[in-house]
Amino acid sequence: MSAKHPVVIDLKFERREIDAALAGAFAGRIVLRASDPAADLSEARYAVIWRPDPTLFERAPKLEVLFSGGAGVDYILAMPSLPDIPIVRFVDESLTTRMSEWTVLQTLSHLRQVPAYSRQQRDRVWKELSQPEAKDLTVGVMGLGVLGLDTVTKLKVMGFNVVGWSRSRKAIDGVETYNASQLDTFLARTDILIGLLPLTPDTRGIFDAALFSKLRQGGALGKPVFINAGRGGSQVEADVIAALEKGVLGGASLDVFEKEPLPETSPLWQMENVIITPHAASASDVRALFRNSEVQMNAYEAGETLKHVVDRKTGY
Ligand code: NDP
Ligand code: OXD
Repeated sequence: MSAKHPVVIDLKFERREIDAALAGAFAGRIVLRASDPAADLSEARYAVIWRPDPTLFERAPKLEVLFSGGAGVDYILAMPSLPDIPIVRFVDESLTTRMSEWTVLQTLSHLRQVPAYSRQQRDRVWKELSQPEAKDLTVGVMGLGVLGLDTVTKLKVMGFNVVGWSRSRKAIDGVETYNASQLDTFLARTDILIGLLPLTPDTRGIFDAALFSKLRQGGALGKPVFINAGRGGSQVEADVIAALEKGVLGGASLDVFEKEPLPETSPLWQMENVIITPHAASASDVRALFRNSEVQMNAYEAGETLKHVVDRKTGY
């Protein structure tokens, strides 16, 4: 059997979490850490990365496969001197489950008026607010990939009407779906919009004033709500703010931003009916990341095809 090739780790995650996950991981392989400036990475064939140092490719010229520490790979595709080798996205049940927890939580929070009740609690106000039901609302999910499909299924369980939009049309039981050319029809039906899109040249800035103006007005919540956990580069933040100010949008839940961390000066921090989380909708489980990468490295060395490889033409 041929020797197992070395792997380099360059992950901007908690060091403690990485150390704990490395115990017992990558059996029979040399594991190098890019964070050690003295480490010789010249023989590394695989890299497991999340926002790596730009010098990685110079230090590790023999890389054959990149394993992304996240599902989104826009940060890799934007790296200078990116070698022409396969990029494997992180796809794992833990990541999917965590994301659906977040999207369902945010959708329910707007349905059940959590921001308004939080304000009332702060002000010691005892006042019941109107209470539409999930079945009175249509949630539109943009992006029906690994994460979008799971979100759709779980929203259906909660009783929401769900419609979905993706580049190529999907067949999902009990869900009306639309392809890229049917965006306006999809938006006209949507009361709560959820963005689960990758950041690509086609999706950059897609959530803008024109798009918000096409969402359904006058639904059970009165005004549409925008929820985004895809990438901040897909939203025009000035347009999100203006739409909230003008009442084109009635609320928002945002996990991703054009600039992260969200600057302290952003008006979004203080806006009513806006829920902000710090790019934490779904954190990667480092143990699962190492386990998945290791399985794929072993399969690759046995001549099998890699799974979840990014298409460089579409950018996801
Ligand atoms: P997938 O690649 O599985 O799915 C992407 C979906 O987006 C597909 O349905 C695809 O359409 C659709 N899509 C892509 N481009 C377009 C376009 N131009 N027009 C219409 N639809 C388009 O990705 P995942 O579901 O695994 O992840 C989605 C994104 O979520 C990631 O790229 C990442 O940015 C983000 N993410 C955020 C996290 C967080 O904590 N905030 C955590 C994890 C991921 P089609 O099916 O036709 O190919
Ligand atoms: C991801 C992320 O892409 O955490 O997985 O944003």
